[in-house]
Amino acid sequence: MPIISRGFHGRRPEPGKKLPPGQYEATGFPVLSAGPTPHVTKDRWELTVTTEVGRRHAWDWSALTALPADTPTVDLHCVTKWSKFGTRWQGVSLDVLLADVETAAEYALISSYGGYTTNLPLADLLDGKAWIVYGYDGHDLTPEHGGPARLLVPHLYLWKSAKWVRGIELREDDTPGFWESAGYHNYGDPWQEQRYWGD
Ligand SMILES: Nc1nc2c(c(=O)[nH]1)N[C@H]1C(S)=C(S)[C@@H](COP(=O)(O)O)O[C@H]1N2
Ligand SMILES: [Mo]
Repeated sequence: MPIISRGFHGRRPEPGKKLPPGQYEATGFPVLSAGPTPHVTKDRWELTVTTEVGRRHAWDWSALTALPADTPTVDLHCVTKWSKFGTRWQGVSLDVLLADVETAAEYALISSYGGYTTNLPLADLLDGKAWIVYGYDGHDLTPEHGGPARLLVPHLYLWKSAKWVRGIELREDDTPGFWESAGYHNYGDPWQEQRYWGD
């Protein structure tokens, strides 16, 4: 190969090329759940944030939906290789949710109704990168896609976007969640193709 082609494989995707390495564009919106769909009604729904010193913040449904909402349009990338472009959501930015939460924690452990967990650095929830969403494509988020509300962290593989989100624990230590403990990558950047432990 001529020397001029060296470095090509490590290149960032060109503008307009939206598929991370190894992904294909899905038709429809697949449902991936590790267990049965928990049915949480809005009147019993609660989201809690617990800090590293044990301080607890809680939002019920009316408190969550009273917060200013965003309508992000984002691409989704699942580790099972499907991607979905231009999905439209409605929900509250984690910047808004965590605005009055005092913390020096570096990590977050997310937990869901039904027992699912996933971990990520707190920085990946901030600066306009993550939302608690309750609307999808102009409608209430359906139970199979995580309704009444799910986490949306589109810059990481979709297993980080916990459906039926119930709690965010802010921690000084990084604790692997459900898939991270089962051999999936701890961070999960689709553009670096961080699918499994060791990638
Ligand atoms: N609570 C919970 N959240 C979850 C999962 C799960 O099994 N339980 N699966 C994850 C995985 S692997 C994917 S790909 C996405 C799928 O979201 P979808 O079913 O809306 O496509 O949810 C993620 N969030
Ligand atoms: Mo997934």
